Amino acid sequence: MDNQQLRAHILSFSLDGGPRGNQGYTRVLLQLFGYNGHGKSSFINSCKYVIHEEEFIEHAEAGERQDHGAVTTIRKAYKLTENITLVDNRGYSKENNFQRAEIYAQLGNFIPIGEEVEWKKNYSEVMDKLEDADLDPNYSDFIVPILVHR
Ligand SMILES: Nc1nc2c(ncn2[C@@H]2O[C@H](COP(=O)(O)OP(=O)(O)OP(=O)(O)O)[C@@H](O)[C@H]2O)c(=O)[nH]1
Ligand SMILES: [Mg+2]
Repeated sequence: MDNQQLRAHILSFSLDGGPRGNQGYTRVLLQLFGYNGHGKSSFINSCKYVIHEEEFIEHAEAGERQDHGAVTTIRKAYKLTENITLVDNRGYSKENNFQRAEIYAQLGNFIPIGEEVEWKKNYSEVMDKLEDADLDPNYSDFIVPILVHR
């Protein structure tokens, strides 16, 4: 498969094409996660660029921070094709238990897209946040976690 064929294949990819149909799934959610500054937002911009052959646009803000903090703090979704969406999740700096809980919550799609992701300091805060979140579980998303590591 050359690049053009691969591009066409991705653009026309549909979950309906499986041997048993889509089994209730309507879109693939590519959930990017990983350390701050390892290239999650840049990966999204590159994917949009190669798939749509547009001029390079910084859809997702990317860059370096001197204090090693996060550039992306709000979870955002970027539609790649009719059936594939990329999610720019908040990256982590420490990977301690609380950040890890928040990562699981993002990957499980329990934190609404478009909302600021804040790290919690204790277990009850994490659980309260999950309970309070206006949960709108979307079982029609086929979630694929992708670790972006420099
Ligand atoms: N050389 C090189 N630099 C990259 C690559 N991907 C990203 N970068 C650079 O790494 C820096 C951080 O990239 P981002 O895409 O903002 O990283 P991020 O994971 O979204 O970071 P946070 O939003 O802070 O969690 C930027 O200066 C990018 O230009 C790559 O593949 N190669
Ligand atoms: Mg980012």
